[in-house]
Amino acid sequence: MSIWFTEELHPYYRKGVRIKRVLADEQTQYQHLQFVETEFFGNAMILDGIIQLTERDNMGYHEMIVHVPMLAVGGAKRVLIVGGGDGGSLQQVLRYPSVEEAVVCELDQRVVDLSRQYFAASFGDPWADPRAKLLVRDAFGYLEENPGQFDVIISDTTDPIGMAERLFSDEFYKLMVRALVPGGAAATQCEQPFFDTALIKQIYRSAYALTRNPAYYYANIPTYPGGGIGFMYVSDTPWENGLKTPYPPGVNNYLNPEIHKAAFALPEFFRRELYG
Ligand code: SPD
Repeated sequence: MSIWFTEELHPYYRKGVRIKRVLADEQTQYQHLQFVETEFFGNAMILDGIIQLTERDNMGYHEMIVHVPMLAVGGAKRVLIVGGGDGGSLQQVLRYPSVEEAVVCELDQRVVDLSRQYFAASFGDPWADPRAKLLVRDAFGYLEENPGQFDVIISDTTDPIGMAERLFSDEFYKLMVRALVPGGAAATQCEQPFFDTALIKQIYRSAYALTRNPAYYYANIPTYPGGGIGFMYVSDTPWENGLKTPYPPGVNNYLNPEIHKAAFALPEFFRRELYG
């Protein structure tokens, strides 16, 4: 028997993965949380019907959202992850010996608990690292209370629907940039050029008004709509500075110097929209 999970983030586009079994299925205080074992992609986490990550293809997302700002800044000591309760970004951040504290501001404790269980084979247990600090709370208030505190901020969020919509607002970008140290860098989950052109353009305008060297970059992730997702790099420090920085200890499975450069090359229709 085959069971297909079909995702419809956009009303005009669907994608599906075949699953072997459902591992967990619950309504948390905030969302519908599911873990499934897929046939090809390993275990996957689904929130409100949208695939957030799978064991097999999450590396493109987590390595790119974390290492691009971390390498650009170099020697980051304090890092904030907004969302990211699955632990994938945290695992990458903790590869840097320079990191003294990695704060994860995640709203839903159940995302953390079940990810620890179902992604242990892929992520180990980054939460056991004494440098990791979990705050189960909304990131807005935390950013407001912590100006000028972080070398790097990673906004590792769901899509801009419901509660998460605020995390794509001008207000959020202002607070995020205010929470950076001078020369610090942020990278944010910034959706798909084909489907979300207007939103990305609006976010780029916010980032450009706040910092000198924002830029959009992209990674291939087959289980996301359109086969990939983009990120907004937000900083006064040029992302190119990261091309000269050595990688942290541990193995990269997606990022290499060619990918790092190529990720910032955009298709012409989209380059024109954003920078034209
Ligand atoms: N359309 C899916 C976007 C998912 C972004 N969140 C991924 C979370 C991985 N830590």
